[in-house]
Formats: sequence, C-alpha cells, structure tokens
Amino acid sequence: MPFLYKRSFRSLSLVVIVALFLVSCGTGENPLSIDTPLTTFATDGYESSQIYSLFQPIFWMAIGVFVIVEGLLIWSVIRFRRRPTDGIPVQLHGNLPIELAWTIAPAILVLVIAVLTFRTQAELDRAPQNPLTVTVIGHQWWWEFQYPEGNVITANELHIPANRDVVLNLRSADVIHSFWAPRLSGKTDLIPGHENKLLIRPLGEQQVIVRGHCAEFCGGTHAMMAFHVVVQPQAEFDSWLAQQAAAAATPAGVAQAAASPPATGATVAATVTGEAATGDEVAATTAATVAATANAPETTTPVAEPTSLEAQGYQLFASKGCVGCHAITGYPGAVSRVGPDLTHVGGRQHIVAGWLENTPENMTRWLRDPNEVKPDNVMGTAIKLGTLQDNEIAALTAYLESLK
Ligand code: HEC
Ligand SMILES: [Cu+2]
Repeated sequence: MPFLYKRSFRSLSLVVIVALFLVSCGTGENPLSIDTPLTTFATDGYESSQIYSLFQPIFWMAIGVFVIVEGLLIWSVIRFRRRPTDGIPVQLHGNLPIELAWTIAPAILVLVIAVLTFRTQAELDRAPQNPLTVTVIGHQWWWEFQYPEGNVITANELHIPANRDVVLNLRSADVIHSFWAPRLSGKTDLIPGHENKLLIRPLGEQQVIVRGHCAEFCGGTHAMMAFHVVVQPQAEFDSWLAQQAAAAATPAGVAQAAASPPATGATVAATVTGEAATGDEVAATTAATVAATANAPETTTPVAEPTSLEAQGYQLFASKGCVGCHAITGYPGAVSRVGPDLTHVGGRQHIVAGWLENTPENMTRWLRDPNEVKPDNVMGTAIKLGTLQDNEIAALTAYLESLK
C-alpha cells in the first residue's frame, strides 16, 4: 500500500496548498487596502521616478536574458534530443568562442547596469535646495514627526509641500525601523543612536495622500506600523503648519478648577521636547501611569462639574492617566512623549499608526480595548478592556475628536 498512500498524501497536500492560497487571496480585514496601493510602479516623487526609470531598463535586459537563455535551452533540448538510432554522442571538452561569448556578454550587461545605477545613486544623493527639514522618529509601533521650522510635533501623518526638497532626519526611539513610502522614494532605516537622512521631493500640483509602512521587522505589531504622507501645495502646507502650531482648544464648559488638572504621572514622563522617549522611560511612565490611575482619588477631580461631553473628556484625560504618555500643547501637565502627540489628533485622517480611519466609532473601539485593535501595543499595557467605562470613552472620544 505505500504507493497508494504516497499518492493520496500528495493530492491531499496539493488541495491544502491550493486552499491556503485561495484563503490568502481572500478578504482579510485590512482597512488600508481601500487606500492608494503601496507600490513602486506609480510614482509621485522625483526619487521614486528616478528609481523606476532605473528599474525599467534592468527589467527589460533581464527579460531579454531570460528569453535568450531559456529559448536556447529549449531549442537544444528538442533539436539535439536522443533518437533511438543514435549511438553515444560526440564527446567534447571546451569551446572557446562560446565561452568567450558567455563571459563577455554578461560582463557588458553588468557594466551597463552599474553605470545606470551609479547615475541614479548620484541623483538620489544630490545636494538639497532650500529644503524643509522634518525629524522622523520611529517608535514601536508608530511614527513621530517633528517640524523644527514650525515647532510642531505630530504623529503618523506626515504633511509635506509638493515640488520642494524635503530632508527627513530619521531616528529611532527603540529598535531599528525603516521608513518606506514607495510612491515617493526607496526605504531607509531608522537606527537607534544614529541619524540617517532621506531626501525626497514630491511632485505634482494636487494634494495627494500616499501610504507608507515600516519596512524593517521591529517586533510584535510591526505589521500595523503604517503611516500616510499628505503632499500639499506649499500654501496649503503653510496653513496646515500654522494651524498645527496652535495650542489645543480647551472645550467650553471646562470648569475653572479643571483648567489646571492634576499632572498625573507627568512628572516621571516629562521628557525634553524634541527628544524621543527611550524604552526605559516608557516602562517608568507605564508604571507611574498605572499607579497614578489606580490611586487617582476622587478628590483630584475639580469641584465644579464639567457641563459638556468634551469638557468631561478633557478632565478624564488627566484623571485616567492619559497625560502620563501623551502630550497636548496647552493642556497643563500633558508633556509626555511616550505616545503620539494628541494636540490636533481630531484633524488626522487616521489613528493608530495609519491603521484605523479617524471616526468616533474607531476612536471608541481603540479606547475601549487597545489590545483588541493592536496586540502588544504600549498603550495596552495601561489601558485594558474595562479600564474605561462606556460613558468615559464617549467623553474622551468627544474631547479628542474636537482637537482639530
Ligand atoms: C502607557 C502609555 C499610554 C497611556 C497611559 C495612554 N496611551 Fe494612548 N497611546 C500610547 C501609545 C504608545 C500609542 C501608539 C500606539 C500604536 O499605534 O502602537 C497611543 C495611541 C493613542 C491614540 C492614537 C493616536 C494616533 O494618532 O494614532 C489615541 C487617540 C490615544 N492613544 C489616546 C489615549 C487616551 C485617551 C488615553 C487615556 C485614557 C491614553 N491614550 C493612554 C500610549 C499610552
Ligand atoms: Cu517598525
């Protein structure tokens, strides 16, 4: 029976492989697939178009090599196949013309590829003209963007002007990440303790939003470390930057006493603005936050009751320990850089590192149970299913969504 057994095993594995393939092609829940595809074949930037025009000749040369080599192979197999009347074929050793040909032809091809590649590399390494500088800090598993020009810090949504050189200073707060927005440029690593630079120049007149993703495995939820790049005409970019530089509005109805909420955990978390939080700080803050959240006594809530949902959310932002990890400019005590800056979170199109569209439903889902959305994430160490009650989630959502 071993023969029969082998055959049925083989057809079974074939069925399994085909089924796995079909499942993998299926409709996995990936909200990002509705966006512009993450592709190098459509270019929205000078660098990506340079890389694409290097790819094209190399691709066609490779196709030529493939067709010639496989064609000769198939032709020889058929033409020189052994017939029943054939005896032992002529025994050869070496053929100088053929050996010269298959040494020199590839050498010429490799030389051509090298020249084209060096030309493209020189173009990618060109000196920037009047660049905008943005510092990009990779965190497990989200992106921080700092604009020294406008004194602005934001997260997961990089805004840059079109038709202008942009220099990205790439840093990491923890492990190695890689910045990859293929429609704009190739990828470059973010390495702890070292600053890499990436020059990009988006092209076009209209606003475009392109996707990006971390392209270096960086731990548990690397697969959900996405971002978006919003390319805008310079004037629109300028007004965006000015708007981001403004402090967050304090909701109407916040009682006078709440204007200076208790700085829960913020003392531990207070990191120098502009510096990335280190892993140790994250741990320290997490501990502090958990402690602060646990023993935040009722007395820390202000005397007067806040009148609106936003105002309640404003207050909960301190009393629930959010200030231990998040900065909001204009919110007393909210200066920590462990998590994304939330000063204008309501104006972002996505939350949770490009993963969820920024809707009240998704914000609610995130605050109810961060671990359900994104396993292993740092916020999930402090905020778990049940940490926040439904009415608290509603208030926090209203407050955060009001921060345009
Ligand atoms: C232990 C630190 C910590 C605490 C406490 C914390 N967060 Fe977070 N938060 C994070 C981190 C880290 C992220 C990024 C998660 C990711 O995408 O991997 C995040 C993400 C977010 C985001 C999404 C931001 C964006 O643009 O993607 C929101 C909104 C948010 N937190 C709100 C809150 C609120 C409200 C609280 C209080 C109830 C809170 N957080 C408490 C660390 C924390
Ligand atoms: Cu990463």
